[in-house]
Amino acid sequence: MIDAASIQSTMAALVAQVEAYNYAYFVADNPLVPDSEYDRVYQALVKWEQDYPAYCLPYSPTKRVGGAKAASFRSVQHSVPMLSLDNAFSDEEVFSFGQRLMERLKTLAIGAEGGLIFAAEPKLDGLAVSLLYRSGEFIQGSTRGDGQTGEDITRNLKTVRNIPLKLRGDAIPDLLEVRGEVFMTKGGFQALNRRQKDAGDKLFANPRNAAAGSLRQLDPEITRARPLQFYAYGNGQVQDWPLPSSHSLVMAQLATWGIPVPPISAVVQGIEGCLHYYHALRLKRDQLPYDIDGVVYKVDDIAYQQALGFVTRAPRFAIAHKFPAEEQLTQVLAIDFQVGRTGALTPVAHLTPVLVGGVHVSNATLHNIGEAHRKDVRVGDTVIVRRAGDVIPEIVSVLTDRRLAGMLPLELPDACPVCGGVVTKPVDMAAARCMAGLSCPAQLRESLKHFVSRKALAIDGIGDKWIEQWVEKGLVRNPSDFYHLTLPTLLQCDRMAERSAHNILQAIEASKQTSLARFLYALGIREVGEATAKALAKHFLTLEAILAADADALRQVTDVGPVVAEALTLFCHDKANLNVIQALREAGVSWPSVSAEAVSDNPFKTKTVVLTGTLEHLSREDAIERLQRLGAKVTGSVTRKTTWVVVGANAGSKLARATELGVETLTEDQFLTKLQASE
Ligand code: I6G
Repeated sequence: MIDAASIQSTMAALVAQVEAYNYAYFVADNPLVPDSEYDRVYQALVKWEQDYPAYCLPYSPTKRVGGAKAASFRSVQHSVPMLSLDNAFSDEEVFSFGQRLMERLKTLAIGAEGGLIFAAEPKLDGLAVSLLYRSGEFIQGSTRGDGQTGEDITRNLKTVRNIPLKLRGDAIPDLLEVRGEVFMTKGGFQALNRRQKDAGDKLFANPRNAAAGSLRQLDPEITRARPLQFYAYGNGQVQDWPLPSSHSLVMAQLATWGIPVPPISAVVQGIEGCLHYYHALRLKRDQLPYDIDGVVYKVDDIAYQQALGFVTRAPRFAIAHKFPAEEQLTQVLAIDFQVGRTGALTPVAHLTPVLVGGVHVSNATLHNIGEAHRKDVRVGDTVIVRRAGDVIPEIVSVLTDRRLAGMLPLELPDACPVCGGVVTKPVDMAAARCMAGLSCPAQLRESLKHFVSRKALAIDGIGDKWIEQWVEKGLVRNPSDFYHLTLPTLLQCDRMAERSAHNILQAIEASKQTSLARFLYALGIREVGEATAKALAKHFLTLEAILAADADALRQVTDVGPVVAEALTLFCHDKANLNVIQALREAGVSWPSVSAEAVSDNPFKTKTVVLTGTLEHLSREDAIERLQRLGAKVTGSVTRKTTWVVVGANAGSKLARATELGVETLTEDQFLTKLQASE
């Protein structure tokens, strides 16, 4: 018979262990154990809690499960109001903010002659929430609401994996209110929308809407299935915690208690420092895993903050400097269909030009006819157009209440707008396709562009204009024709100089030595992207084996599902495709035959390498390919398991993380020397 004290201490130890694993995985980005070990400890805790429910700890990680559906949310009164922030939309407005601060401090007889120090942080595009901890235990979570009264969403917030249910470390205050943003990463959002689509459910317009919709669920089980995350931006009420002297120290202390804080915050000098941070982050914005809609600057010194105080609904000491809007209203002038490499017909809307996110936009993709019909976009419509980073602008939705009579639904053309070939659209598919293959000039042009592109056979110097001319003149009818181009033929082309012709022929010759993965990718097989091509090459080792594989054999490869397997088998059974492959090989395109044995010993073998910043002497793709050939694993984030971080120009947060974790860094020169010595 086990005594009560032993039950309690065993359960507390299991809770602490699972929480430590959670913290390492979700907050520190440094998993301590494999998933299987995590599951084992977690299940052990579940078992103890089932056997001894009376001893269940309220902050046990098993309490992250949702539980029963609620009828409504209870109201929560914020004892310290949850304010909003004033906005600035230009550098000038930020300078005025700085000037206002200096003037006010002067009237308060506070000298800040040396200039002000600011805490600068990303403004996440999420939902502001408050988390209340009593004696380190998470007891209540609420929305911002109108700033005075929010809604109690404790059970939903408990399902957000990186919110600690119990704080770590020492000197934990009796009461601590943490404020921050709940958001969805871009990757999480895409995965969620894929699942929504597969289940025939409504798609979310953007990560913010998805996060908002997920948090305000009466059924916490639904919230639990959504990939939400949290980053703190400050504190609300506290008891028994003498506040540190600066905002940055507050954030550092929150982090030591296990609360996630944005890793890319900075302490900067003066308004110039703020603007430098803003412009640097704006350039990096697309590479961040989550959406941000601007940055926030706060006077770092808490004594100054208190002296500056508040206006009605916003602190005087802080401002949000917004990025240019990524969504705007405009009108659809016309819709036409473009034919892509695989024959897919993409409806493209031509728009009244509009400035979106600082860029003039006059066209937007509708992706496919299914999507165009789902959004019911018509010529003449007023639409919301969105441009996020490098992504092609797209139409988010239509303002149907502005539609006039006589504006008709979009129709799919019967024939290909480029070659007049047959267009088909299987009923269960969203996309329509021209079936003419490489005899359709549009498909031929796009296939050739793909074939020469950087990640395919990387033939330098063959720009789109040359391909268009060669297709028009009938000089290239499939990729193998590149290898039969001659100097006299090239010199007959409009505006072709002798030097360019030589360079092109040299690049074509050089491209004959390639890798199986690049060759596969270059073929432009539907559904076979760069990663799938690499996986296929790694698995089968020879082209012959891939061509001979049936759907079952193909599905043994990581990431190859039924759709990819079907596309591949279709491709490999098409006589025309096999002829092109043969012609390419006869023209001399080849790759080293790979033996099944592991790569030979070298310093990179089995090591984990992260590349950060801009490399001057080799492209990222080259570096990755060469490292992988040497048996290294190239990953995107720095953890304790990283062996080397290769630091290029303008490296940012990954370098900081490497320094923090004590991971060895290599300059580009050191990296190249090591690489060359290993090859
Ligand atoms: O740093 C912040 C980020 C986002 C904030 C903030 C915010 O609201 C969504 N709100 C306040 C009131 C403060 N900082 C001080």
